[in-house]
Amino acid sequence: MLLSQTLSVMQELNQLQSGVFVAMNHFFKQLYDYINPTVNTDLKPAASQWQSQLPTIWLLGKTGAGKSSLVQAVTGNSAIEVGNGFQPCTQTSVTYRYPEINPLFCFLDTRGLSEADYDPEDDIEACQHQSHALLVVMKAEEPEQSSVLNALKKIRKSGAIKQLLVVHTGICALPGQEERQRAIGYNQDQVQQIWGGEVKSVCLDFGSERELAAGMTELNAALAEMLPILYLLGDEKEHQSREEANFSRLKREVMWYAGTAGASDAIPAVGLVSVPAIQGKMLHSLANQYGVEWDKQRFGEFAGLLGTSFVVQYLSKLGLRQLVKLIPVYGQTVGSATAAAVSFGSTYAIGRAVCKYLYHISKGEPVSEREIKRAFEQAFNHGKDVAAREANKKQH
Ligand SMILES: Nc1nc2c(ncn2[C@@H]2O[C@H](COP(=O)(O)OP(=O)(O)OP(=O)(O)O)[C@@H](O)[C@H]2O)c(=O)[nH]1
Ligand SMILES: [Mg+2]
Repeated sequence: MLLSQTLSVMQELNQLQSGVFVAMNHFFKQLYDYINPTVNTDLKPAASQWQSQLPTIWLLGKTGAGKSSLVQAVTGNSAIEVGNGFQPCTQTSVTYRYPEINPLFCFLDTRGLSEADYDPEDDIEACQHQSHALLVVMKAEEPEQSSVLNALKKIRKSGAIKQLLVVHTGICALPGQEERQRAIGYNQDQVQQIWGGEVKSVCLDFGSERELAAGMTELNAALAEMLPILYLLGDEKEHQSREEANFSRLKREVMWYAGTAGASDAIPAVGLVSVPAIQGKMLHSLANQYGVEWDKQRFGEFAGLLGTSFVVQYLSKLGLRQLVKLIPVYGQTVGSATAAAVSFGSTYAIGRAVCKYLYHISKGEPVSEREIKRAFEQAFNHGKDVAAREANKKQH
C-alpha cells in the first residue's frame, strides 16, 4: 500500500475512534441530566430531521402495474387506494411511512406512467437525499414499457439511485411456464439494457395467494438487502424466551429512537436535540412501558450494570466502518457518518439492554451484569453483521 494511502486510512481510523469517545462520553455524562421525568425534552426537531430523511423506496411503473398493491401488501395499510385495472388510479406521488407511528422507512408511490414524456425530475429530487432504492414494477404480460424505460434512462443518468429491483407482477396471467418465463425475461432484459448490467428481480401475483406468499418472502428479503436497516426490523424469528418476545414488541420504538439519534448527529444542525436527551427519553418511555418507575437510582443501577468503561472499550474495538453502512443517512463526511453510526448503534444496543433490565425488574427478579452486557453486545453486533454481510455481497 502506498504511504499516502496508509496515512489516509490511519487518519480515517483516528476519526472513527475519536467519534466513539466523543459520542460515549457525551452519553454517560449528559444522560444523567435527562433522568428526571419533569424534564420534558422536545424531540420534535430531531424526529423531523429523521423523518425528513427516511430511507425511501421509490416505485415506478405503468398505470395498473401494481405499485399501490405492492405498498399495501408490504405495509398492510388497507387505506391505500388500489385501482380497478381500467383507469389510472394514483394521481400524484404519495409518500407512505412505515410503520405509521415512529416510521423507519417510506415508500414513494408515484403516478402510473402512460405517456412517454414523463419527467422524473421531481421524484429524483425527492429521493436523492434519502436512501436510494428504486422498484420498477412491470406487469409480466405487458411488453410495451417505453414510458418506464425512458424514465429509467433519466434516473440512471442522474446517478441519484444506486439500487434497483424489478418486480414482475401478474405472472399468473401467463399460465404456461415457458410463456411466463419468456415474458418475464423480455421485460427483465429491457431494464438491464438500460441499467447496464444484471438487476435483481422478484416475481409475484397479487391475485394468487400462493404466488403472493412466495413472492412476498422474496420481496421482503430483497428490500432488506437494499436497506440493511430492514433486517433489524424484520428479524422476527422464533423467540426463545418471554423476555425476547416482549422486546420484539418494543423494537420498532427502539429503532426509531436510534434513527432519531443517528439523524441528530449526522447533520449537526443548530437547535437539534442532543443524543443523550434522545436516549434519556427512550429509557424513560421504555421504563414506562414495563411499568417501572425511572429515577436516578434505577438509572444508576442500570448504568452500573452496563458499565461506562465496558461500553467505551467495547465500542472502540468495533469495526465501525461496517456499522456506518447500516445507517440510512447519506451525504455526510466520514466523521459525521461515524458519529451517526455510533449514535444509532449505541442507542439501539442500550435500548435492547435496558429492556432486558426492565423486564427482570418488573418481575421482581435479580438482574445479572453479564446478561445486560451480553444483550448490549449482541444488539450492537447484530447490526454490524447485517451491514458487513451487505457490504460483502455487494463486492461479489
Ligand atoms: N391479478 C392481479 N391483479 C393485479 C396485479 N397487480 C395489479 N393488479 C390489479 O391491477 C389493478 C391496479 O393495481 P394498482 O396497484 O392500483 O396499480 P398501480 O400501479 O398503483 O396503478 P396507478 O396508480 O394507476 O399507477 C388492481 O385492480 C389490482 O388488483 C397482479 O399481480 N395480479
Ligand atoms: Mg397506484
